[in-house]
Amino acid sequence: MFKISSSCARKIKFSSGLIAARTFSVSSASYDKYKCKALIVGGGTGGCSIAAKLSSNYGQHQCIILEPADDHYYQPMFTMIGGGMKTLSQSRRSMSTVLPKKAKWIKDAAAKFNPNANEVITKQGHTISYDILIIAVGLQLCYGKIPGLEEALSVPNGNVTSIYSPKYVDRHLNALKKFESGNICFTFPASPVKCPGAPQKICYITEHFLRKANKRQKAHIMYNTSLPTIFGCKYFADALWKVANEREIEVNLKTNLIEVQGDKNTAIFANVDNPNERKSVQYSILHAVPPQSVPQVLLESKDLTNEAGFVDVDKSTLQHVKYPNVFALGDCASTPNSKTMAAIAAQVGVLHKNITQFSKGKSLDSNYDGYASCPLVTGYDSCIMAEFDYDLQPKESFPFRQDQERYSMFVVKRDFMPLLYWHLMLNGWWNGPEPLRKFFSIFKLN
Ligand code: UQ1
Repeated sequence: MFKISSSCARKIKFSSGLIAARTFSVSSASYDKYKCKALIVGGGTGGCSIAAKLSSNYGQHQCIILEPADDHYYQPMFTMIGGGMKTLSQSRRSMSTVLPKKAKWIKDAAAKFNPNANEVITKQGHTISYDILIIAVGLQLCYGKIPGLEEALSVPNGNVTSIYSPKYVDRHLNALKKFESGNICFTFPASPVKCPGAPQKICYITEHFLRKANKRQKAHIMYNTSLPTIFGCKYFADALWKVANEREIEVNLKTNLIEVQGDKNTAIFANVDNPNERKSVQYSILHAVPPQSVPQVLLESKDLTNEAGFVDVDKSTLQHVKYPNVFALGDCASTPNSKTMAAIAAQVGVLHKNITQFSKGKSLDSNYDGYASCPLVTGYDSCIMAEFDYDLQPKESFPFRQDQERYSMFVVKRDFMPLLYWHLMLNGWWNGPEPLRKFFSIFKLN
């Protein structure tokens, strides 16, 4: 918190719209006070998409977006970058170009949520008060939680890789190009993760890369996951077991990466049910997925979060369980869905309707059913388009069985989704494939 001495210079400035900014100067620092109709914390997929909708309803500068990053990434592209099908620059846009023009961007981060006073204090010490708060801060990557992992990832052109971060995503293809023989080991951490399909996608892409390079016989590929199953929804899990078995990928369940000894090319795993039971793997390439958690500011906001730190919202309406003017969406929300971009697309539509109802003093009548989609890319020309809901029941959009590897779904993932994201979703015009599903249900073959 900041202190303002009684002698400090006090200047009141008004910017356009409803935002009144009062600047307090204390020696060289100055602290502003902002007021807005809707404060959106986070300029990732969820924050950007809901801000586009609300700022177009509320008008110029009635919405504030609080986001510290310079760049915005289309993260679903990271697996394809790992396989050399796309480049990092194709996944990146500068933040200023993706945030809606009608919203005011404050390039700063939340330091403290104060929901009882309807305000957020920023890291630079500014105060933003709001009528409605939307929290969309995502998940942070905690590479440091696995001893030795960050050190191994810092070795230039090394054989430890990770497609989860833009900082490391290019390492995987480089390591694949240099591979000669040995174990290639993939991991899935013992924590919630964004895009739970991604750790597997990069494994299948790698397997196909090696076949194309005539090196498949030189590699033993293993997928070591902390989870008790290969995939949550059984319909698609059955298909994935088939892929893994046919491609001779060794799948080890309840197997958690706990240490990397980069100098010895050794990864240590613990049995999730019996952590004292260890096994070490000598790797030629290790693809590590970091443990993930909500950002620190949420871990310190006990009023707003559940025990795991996720913003405690109703899983249907996305409204906070204690503070009715607070909402959350995306990876940081407590909703027990699979954390994917498609899930956010469906949530944005529900959230927008419910916020509109809330602003009118009406009851919230739009419900999110847990829809998530995960385009499980299984190589350089195939994809299983998984779609399911809270009950882990398949919710297929297309008029054919989607538990099969298809080239058409690969093209949807590689070519259509990025366009849909940049041009429709970020402008608030894509709420998931529900209309498509309704249309195709007319032609359903099964
Ligand atoms: C989707 O809506 C979405 O959000 C933009 C994605 O993120 C990139 C997806 O990957 C998918 C698959 C969907 C769902 C859309 C269809 C057509 C199944």
